[in-house]
Amino acid sequence: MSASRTHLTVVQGDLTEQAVDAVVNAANSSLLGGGGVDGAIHRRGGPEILAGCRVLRNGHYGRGLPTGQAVATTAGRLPARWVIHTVGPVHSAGTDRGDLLASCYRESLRVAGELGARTVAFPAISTGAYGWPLADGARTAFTTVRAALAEAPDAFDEIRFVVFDDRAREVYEAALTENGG
Ligand code: AR6
Repeated sequence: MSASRTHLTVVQGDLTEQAVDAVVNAANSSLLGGGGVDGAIHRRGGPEILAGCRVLRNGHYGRGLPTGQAVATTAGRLPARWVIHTVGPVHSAGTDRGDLLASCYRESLRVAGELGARTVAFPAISTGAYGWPLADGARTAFTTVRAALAEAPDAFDEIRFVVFDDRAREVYEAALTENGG
């Protein structure tokens, strides 16, 4: 498996308080804000983040950011340098959209690597308003991130998975153990 020295960590807390190079936002295609993680990031980070998102909407992302892709802005007043916005899939009982969820993790790390971010904090993408089952989301997160690290073993010092409550922490810790610790 991966010879990466990157630390994978699970932290219970608020994503907006993480002192890392890049925090990943569970955004929506509009890039113009919402609830959950997205709302908290814009609230705590201040108007500079929205200004950055508007620039993106006025440029390359006129029709919004497609599901599974990722793009960066300033982190404004957050204790981070960049916010990497990604759009998770809405969970569907009838259609397997797991490839799109994996793409969010992969593309966010690709953007982080391009920026030179050494530490990256992820939320549990799609597991709130978008209804993705937490355990499956955690498995997708770890397998996808490990596969990306196998390709770029020296790119990052830490990938941090930030979960909000006790249950999410337990689910994430179990998934990390299953996935090689
Ligand atoms: N820090 C860490 N985790 C959090 C925080 C926080 N401050 N707030 C919520 N969570 P969600 P989604 C957890 O709904 O499912 C927005 O309106 C939460 O418990 O933020 O990808 C966007 O604009 C859950 O496990 O993101 C989109 O429209 C996880 O973060 C839509 O919601 C993700 O929950 C995206 O939905």
